[in-house]
Amino acid sequence: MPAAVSDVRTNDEVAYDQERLRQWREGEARAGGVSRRAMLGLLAAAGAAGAVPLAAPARAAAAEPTIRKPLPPEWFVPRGTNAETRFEALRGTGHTTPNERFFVRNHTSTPVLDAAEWRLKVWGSGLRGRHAEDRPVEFGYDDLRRLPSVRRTAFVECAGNGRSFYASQQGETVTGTAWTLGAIGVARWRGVRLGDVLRRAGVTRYAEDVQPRGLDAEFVSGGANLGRIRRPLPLAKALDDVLLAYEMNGEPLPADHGYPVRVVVPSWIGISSIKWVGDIEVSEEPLYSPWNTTLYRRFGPAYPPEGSAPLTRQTLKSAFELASGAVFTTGERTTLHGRSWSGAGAVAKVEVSTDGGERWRRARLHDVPRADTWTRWSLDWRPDTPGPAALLARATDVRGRTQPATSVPNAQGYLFDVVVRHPVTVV
Ligand SMILES: Nc1nc2c(c(=O)[nH]1)N[C@H]1C(S)=C(S)[C@@H](COP(=O)(O)O)O[C@H]1N2
Ligand SMILES: [Mo]
Repeated sequence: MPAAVSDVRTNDEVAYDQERLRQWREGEARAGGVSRRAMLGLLAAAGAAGAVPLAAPARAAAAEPTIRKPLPPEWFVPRGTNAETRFEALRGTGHTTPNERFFVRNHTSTPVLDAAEWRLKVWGSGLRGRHAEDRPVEFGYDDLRRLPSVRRTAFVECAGNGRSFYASQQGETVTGTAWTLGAIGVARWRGVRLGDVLRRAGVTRYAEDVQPRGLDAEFVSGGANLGRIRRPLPLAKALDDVLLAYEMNGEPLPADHGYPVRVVVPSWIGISSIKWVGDIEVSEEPLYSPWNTTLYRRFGPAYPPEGSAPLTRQTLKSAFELASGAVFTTGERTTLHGRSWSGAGAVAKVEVSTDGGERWRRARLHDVPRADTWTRWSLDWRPDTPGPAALLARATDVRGRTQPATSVPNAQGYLFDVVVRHPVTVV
């Protein structure tokens, strides 16, 4: 596991990403624009021979805790301002991820908000009366709770989930947090339809984009203030299945997951699901923010110079509920468990290989596969040869898409979909 790399994350994410984009465009990708000498220095500093320079110069984890809930090491891997869920910690937990074990991705840190004081401010040229930002249509917490509520089971998954495997499986250097597969969680959300709130606010038929914005701190990086976290959604998506959620698995939203209210955009990349939402701009004009321009698009030699279109739906992945390097005994029957999911629809089948990818067997599914969430599965295995082995799981979704053996990388390592080789040892 390339863990040594990720834990030296700094706040210079955006400046560093932008520098990398420039390097990709200028064909310096593999060398990373870093001289061999400087790179060796970096590696020595990180004390990790063979590591790739995913992050800028080493710095210890942030002094101030950025996440409020406890992060026991048996459930989480700390990653800078974020915390990754260990898949082995999901064994036996049921279909949804318990709130206590749900991964956290914070650009800065969890703010402490009071639901009684909280207001949702809806404004912009796409509303009747074209409400200016300082004259918004306002909703209080109780106003939202009085509207018809809906429940929906959906994953929130970071666009960068699986990113570290671009380096460890394909030898590609990409920027950003070196997640393995645990930057995902599934919850049963309860809240109001964003569409209901927008209609009450007076959305017009000329509205085009809808941009929720968080109440957490402005994101300052490399000397540039990118402002508060915000990313536009097309109106059609906003009116379709998007929630303003105030409950997560039957409890009020925990502080780290957006209390009092967050956006949940089913099947789309995690950045769409703005936590601690404070205001929503509804615009007749297309909206832009750093999170749909220089970030969350694919850049690199395989993409146009201005990058791909803004990323929307998640891709498909599979993970074993197993620690990296887990140990099995020769001749002893065991059951392997895991989960597979796709942003394009329900999972259709899951195949597992216990011999490094030679032979594949169909896994038994333990959920009725549904869109927007994962499907649990299992497969019996009796290891017969001692030594290191690789377990592989490969999902196919109802749209006919199957996880590939390799995929074209992009500079920021988004939307990893390749079959992961899960290392284990047979004794
Ligand atoms: N306000 C705000 N919303 C945010 C973020 C953030 O830092 N601030 N991070 C986003 C990203 S990149 C992801 S992947 C998800 C993570 O949600 P979680 O922390 O509840 O798991 O929240 C999104 N919403
Ligand atoms: Mo994310």
